[in-house]
Amino acid sequence: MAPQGRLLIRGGRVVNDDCSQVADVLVEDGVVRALGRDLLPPGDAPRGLRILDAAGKLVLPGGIDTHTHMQFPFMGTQSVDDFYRGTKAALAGGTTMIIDFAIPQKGSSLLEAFETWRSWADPNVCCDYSLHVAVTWWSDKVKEEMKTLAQDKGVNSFKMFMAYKGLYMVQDEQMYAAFCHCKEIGAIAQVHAENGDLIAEGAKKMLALGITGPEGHELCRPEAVEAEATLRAITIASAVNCPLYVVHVMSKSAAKVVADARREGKVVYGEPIAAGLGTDGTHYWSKEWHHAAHHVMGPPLRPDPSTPGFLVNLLANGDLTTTGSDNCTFNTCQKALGKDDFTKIPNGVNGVEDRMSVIWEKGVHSGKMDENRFVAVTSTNAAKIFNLYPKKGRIAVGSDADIVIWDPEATRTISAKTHHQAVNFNIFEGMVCHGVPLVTISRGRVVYEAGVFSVAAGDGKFIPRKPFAEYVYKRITQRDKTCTPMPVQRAPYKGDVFTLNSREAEEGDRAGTRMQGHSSSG
Ligand code: DUC
Ligand code: ZN
Ligand code: ZN
Repeated sequence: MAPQGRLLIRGGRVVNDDCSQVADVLVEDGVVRALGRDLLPPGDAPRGLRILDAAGKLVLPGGIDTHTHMQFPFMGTQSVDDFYRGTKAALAGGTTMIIDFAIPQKGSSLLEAFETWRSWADPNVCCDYSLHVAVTWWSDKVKEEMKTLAQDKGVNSFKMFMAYKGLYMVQDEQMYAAFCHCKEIGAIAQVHAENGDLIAEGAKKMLALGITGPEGHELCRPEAVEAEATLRAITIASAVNCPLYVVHVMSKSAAKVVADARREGKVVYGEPIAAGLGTDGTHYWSKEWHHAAHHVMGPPLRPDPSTPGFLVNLLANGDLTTTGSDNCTFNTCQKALGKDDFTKIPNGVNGVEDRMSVIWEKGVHSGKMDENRFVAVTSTNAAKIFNLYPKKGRIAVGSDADIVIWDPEATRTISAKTHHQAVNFNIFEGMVCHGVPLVTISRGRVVYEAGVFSVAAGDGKFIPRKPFAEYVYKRITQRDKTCTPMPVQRAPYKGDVFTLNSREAEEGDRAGTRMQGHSSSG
């Protein structure tokens, strides 16, 4: 990225997750160099210093979108927002970093998937990015590669799919093994929590009933399917004391499961997404097929129209922690692959560009959260959980100058006609949002200002993430020290012992082995 000199952001209200202050921000060499009142004495600005007037505006850490799928090859096609268009749109919306997913096919190398995604992203990204890696099968090689990814490649988060049966779905025992290993290598386990077996059965049932349209997508995977998987994943993670991150929490029931677990002290984080916070699943019943199909994503949006408000409440009060978009966009002609069978509609919606504005509107403008909580859920918490903090997620001396000048009073109307994404539909069409990014600064460069971009493909950087994020692992490590069960010290039993014949003894051994899960036969 070409250098752009020094910047002084003057007189704005600098907002971090824990405090706000009116201050100037001096940016040099891509980082925040100074922060304070009246950094520049009155008079002419020194040569090479650009002044951005932020009086009356907010100065926020750039957004971190924890969940995207750019140019994802999926369900026979590929998502249309590639790393170039998708990250450019992110910048227009005030997001300065995305975390995408490298997803290997079952039986394929995780390392190769990681390198493939890097080869797609590196020359094309306009903002910084990082990669989660999916574990879609289990073997010694997978185990070894997870370790290499964590130690040498900057990956500290691994996602398991409990849905997409036959494609990405893993069984409980594989999840158990993967969670154990995540903990050993200092990663956080992530889950797409839906019961894939129930979805497969539900889909057959809907099709047999003659329900082939997008409503069938929701009907075959109701809330309980998400809530059950969420509880199962939390139970498994808690059994091995592995930190867990539940991606795209879409329903009230699943959100309650996460909230209850957190109140029981479990190390679990829930991520709602822009779609789930900003709209709902009533659209699946639209008479316009293309409109309904454009809302198809997994897990689905929920038909209960009070769901978005409920999720925003939990995000505001700390039961839910971060926000992503699950941006995975398909044009109408791609959605039409499923025109006669909802199971063939490529799953995915937009959100990378509009996430920040939607959350400001539904969260801050509505009075549910303050500006500090907004920063926490759109940026800082993600930086802490994924070990990017305080390089990312904070405006402080030494932090990357990923900054947004935000007008909290201005409004904009979301539309596919004006958005910067490649997709020809926007699930937030017509939504009027308070909260508009005026200027976006990426590692010290003004990359978007008043609707104009100054950024090129490849200007963004891959940001490696170290394992054992303190924010997550301090509690895990302490629990291992203090909560490991100990045997009761007692005198040996000296009384009679019943005698088994050899057949009974063998059966007893077999039953015992089975109960411990060591048997591979039925
Ligand atoms: N859900 C989607 O809607 N798209 C991509 C993958 C996923 O889990
Ligand atoms: Zn998912
Ligand atoms: Zn996803």
